[in-house]
Amino acid sequence: MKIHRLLSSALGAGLIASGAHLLAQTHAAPALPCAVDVLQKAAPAGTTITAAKLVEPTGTQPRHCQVDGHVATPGNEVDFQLGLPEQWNGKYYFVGVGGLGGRLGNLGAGLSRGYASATTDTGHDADDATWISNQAKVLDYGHRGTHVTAVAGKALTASFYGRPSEHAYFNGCSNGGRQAMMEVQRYPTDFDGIIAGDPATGTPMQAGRALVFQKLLASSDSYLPIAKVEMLSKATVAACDEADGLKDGLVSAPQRCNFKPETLKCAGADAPDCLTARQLDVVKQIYGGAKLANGETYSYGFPVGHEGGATGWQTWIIGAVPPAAAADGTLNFTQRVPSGFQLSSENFKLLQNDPSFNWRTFKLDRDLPRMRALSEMLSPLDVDLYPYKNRGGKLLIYHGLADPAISPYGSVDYYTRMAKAVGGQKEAESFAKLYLVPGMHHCRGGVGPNEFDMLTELENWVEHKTAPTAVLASHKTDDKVDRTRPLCPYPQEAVYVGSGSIDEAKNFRCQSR
Ligand SMILES: [Ca+2]
Repeated sequence: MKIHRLLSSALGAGLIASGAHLLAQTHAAPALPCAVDVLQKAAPAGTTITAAKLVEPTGTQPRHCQVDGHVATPGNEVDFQLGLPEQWNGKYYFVGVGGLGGRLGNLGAGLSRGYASATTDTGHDADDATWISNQAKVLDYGHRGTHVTAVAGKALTASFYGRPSEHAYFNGCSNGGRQAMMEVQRYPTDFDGIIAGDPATGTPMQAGRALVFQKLLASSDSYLPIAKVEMLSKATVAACDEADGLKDGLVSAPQRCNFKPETLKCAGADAPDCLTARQLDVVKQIYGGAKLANGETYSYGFPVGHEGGATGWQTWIIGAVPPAAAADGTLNFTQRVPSGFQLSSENFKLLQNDPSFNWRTFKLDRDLPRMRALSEMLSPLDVDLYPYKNRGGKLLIYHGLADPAISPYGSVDYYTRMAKAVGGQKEAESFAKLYLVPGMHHCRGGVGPNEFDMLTELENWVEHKTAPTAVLASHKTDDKVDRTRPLCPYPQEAVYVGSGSIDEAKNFRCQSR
């Protein structure tokens, strides 16, 4: 079948290309011993090596030299970790961190592929809440910490092996996606290829969350229990599944579904299968996002579909354990605090540059001006990617279409505006592609095809000029693949060819609707 051939030849070409590359590649061995004093002598100015030890192989992780250290920035020190494998693939790989940073990422994935692999805690400790009032630490979290450690790690890698890396890549999701977008926008020469997963947008996202929590926690009759979110999820999937042209249990085109939450409004008293007026208000706020007084969208609402499940709204918005009532009638999360709330309440103090600031009193139009300076440091919103494009950099953005933490509509809007800024869709596609992942929650989870290998796609693009088209994705239940599906570069969608299993990627093609 033609479609099958297209997809498998694209995938086959990728495999052959990477196979040929492996043969051509000269795996390099270290030129220096794994020792603190030697590495310190080889380190760039401002970089301090605190530890270096040889780590024996475990599982897929090869024998490598683990280097710990920090880089001095004006007013701060930024910790990093570097893993230098004995059998080096000649390339450099930097992994981002989620949440508010404050801890190192896991180097395992990069090391197992032979990369010199690096990560940073972005300049503060997760256990130390005082960093939020320290301007130097905020700047390092915002973007500077990733840049200085990326540069230092690259220099150390070159010294260790006696030659520079052939290529440098960044990969991160969530806050790691935000780090990725900051690198693309502010430090275009750091990396040849960058993967930005479900990228956090900084201020707009936190402002949107604050407004959602203001409604959700206003009173006990506005709170959404898990059972009602599951009920809502069933209703949205039933209403929106076929808006993408295929009844397959996946909402792949939520933007084309005109689901009306009002259809779930309780006719009389509250009941398990309906939403009260206040709950309806909460749901509309979640879907609607935040608009400025002039009507402009500031924070994107969340798409309809797949609100339920363990990694859905209950993890990010409503919490697995309901909040307790405070004396004033409002609600407070006390146990199993939803991740979105945890990040918001802390981030808000940071965004307002005021440790006593309370998100409950936040008003979008009134409070935006005071967030401006910090927004500049934290939000990767610059659409002028000419510098990255012109130096030959490649960018892959992916975003779960059912992400309940950071709206995928923000990534769609960014990509659309960026395409305009660089001369149109064609120009944008020559160096940057966006993949929306149906039914995937935040960075993982959900019922959609949520496992895929963007790094191989990026390597083929950077090293062999083979631009990614359909990216094969799969979904597993109990460790067994039960569905494969191509992910398509936006604005294309995976369209069923009309015959064969709807659970097999070969029966879909990427096309624009
Ligand atoms: Ca569908």
